[in-house]
Amino acid sequence: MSGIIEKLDYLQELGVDVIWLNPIYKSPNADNGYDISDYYDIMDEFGTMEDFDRLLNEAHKRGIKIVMDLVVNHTSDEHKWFLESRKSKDNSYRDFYFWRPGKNGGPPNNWTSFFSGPAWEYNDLTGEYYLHLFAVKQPDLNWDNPKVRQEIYKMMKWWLDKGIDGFRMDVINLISKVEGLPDDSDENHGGLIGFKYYANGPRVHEYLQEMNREVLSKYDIMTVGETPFVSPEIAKLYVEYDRNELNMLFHFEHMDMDCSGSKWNVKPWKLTDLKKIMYKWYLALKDKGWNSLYLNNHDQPRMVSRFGNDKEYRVESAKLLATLLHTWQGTPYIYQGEEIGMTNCKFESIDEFRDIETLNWYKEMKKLGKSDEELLEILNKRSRDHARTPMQWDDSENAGFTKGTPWIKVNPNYKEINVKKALEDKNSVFYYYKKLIELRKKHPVIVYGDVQMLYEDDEKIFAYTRNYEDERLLVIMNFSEEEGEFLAPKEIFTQKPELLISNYEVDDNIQEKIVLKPFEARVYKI
Ligand code: GLO
Repeated sequence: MSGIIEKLDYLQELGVDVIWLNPIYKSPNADNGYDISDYYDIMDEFGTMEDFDRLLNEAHKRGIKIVMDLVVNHTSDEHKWFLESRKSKDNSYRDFYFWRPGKNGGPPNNWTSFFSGPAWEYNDLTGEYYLHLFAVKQPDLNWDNPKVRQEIYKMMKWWLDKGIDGFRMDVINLISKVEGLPDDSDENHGGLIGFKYYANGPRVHEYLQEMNREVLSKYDIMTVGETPFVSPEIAKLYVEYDRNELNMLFHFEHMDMDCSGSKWNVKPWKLTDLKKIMYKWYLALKDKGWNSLYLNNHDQPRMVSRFGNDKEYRVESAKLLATLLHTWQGTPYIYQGEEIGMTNCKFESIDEFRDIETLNWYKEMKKLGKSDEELLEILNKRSRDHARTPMQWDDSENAGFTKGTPWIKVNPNYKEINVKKALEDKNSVFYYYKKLIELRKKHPVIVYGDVQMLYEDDEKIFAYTRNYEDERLLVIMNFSEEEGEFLAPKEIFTQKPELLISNYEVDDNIQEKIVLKPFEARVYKI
């Protein structure tokens, strides 16, 4: 916590309005804090509640808001509710979780966990199984029990009364399970079996509306739900203004572009898919809800390695991706290190990984006889650990992250890519982000403008105009390592445009034909 306080001035300099903190609650850390053992306390590694209060206060002093992660689909198995509930079948907390007898000598149903293996764990003491959609140490809470919901609302109010500014809600669309927890007859989902019985489940909207009525509506806050398995049609039910549920959500459609079936089945992605997905989501929520914009976070590989070129065009492509995130309609979310163009890390052996999802999957694949070499190749593309290596502050030991031993390796490129260096270079990715954020605050068209797509079917060029009142914007980006050609529509190149930002040296003029360099991005006010 003190570390974050130290860096608030840096974040203020960048121009961020809100910090979303990944979970900082008391936790045995089986899943990086997403396994909470006490919602009213702080994880030892991060400090104390006094430190948190200081952080909140210092952030607010700088006009920065703090949004907390709300992890309430499950708790840790070390949470006191679970410790009680496992004791006996008639314990008053038994029904806080999903305890069921086995079936035919095995678990109660055939569902599998997001982190490999069955979604059920047997417990000797009472001879029953409990449900865990994630790790064994993350038992699912039973939201059908009104006492569970009241405990959660009470806890949310406690944090909001402290003055926090909102919640990012972890896998919030998985909280309502179909009654009877039926077997899934379709076992063909790239490994994950059962999700149709809990993703966007039968009572999820009833619960979110109740949460909104009893808690959210009483505060001036923001909410964003993490929601796998949502289409724009389903998303509307969560975020349309008149439904009184959430403000925004994180969907995964664009995160699924480069894999088939499961995240471990990597395939090349296509620019036309990205365009289609972004435009479809824009149209679906237009005037009725609001989109969130992201290309990476703590669960995803680094965006410059995945969608750009993290070698000879690292700086250019990081800026290009930033341009897209900041000039599309919606709220951009920047993941730590993205603003200096941090890249995926090269992990040399399985011992260097820390993430439970990665480690469980590796073990399962080894049982199937896969070689280390082929598994490492996939993990070096997909593991969540790429996003979790220490923030690269400077070129001193451990990238200035700690004087101790970091819990996970530092990306060896920290001498080249770090905050100190970025702040000294006026052409750095950092200053480009800073400028984009400034522009967004200055020009309402960037926030509110409608989107008109140009070059819809092109695999290299991503271009669009934005309109709002009498302001108009033209965004042109070349997503390839070769030059790309953009023919400006007549009504555009005959105007007197103003170049707002670009990632190469160019002047204000728009010719009829613009030749864009590799990963070039330009934004004009027209
Ligand atoms: C991803 C979350 C994540 C947690 C998981 C279990 O879906 O952001 O990092 O591992 O949700 O809480």
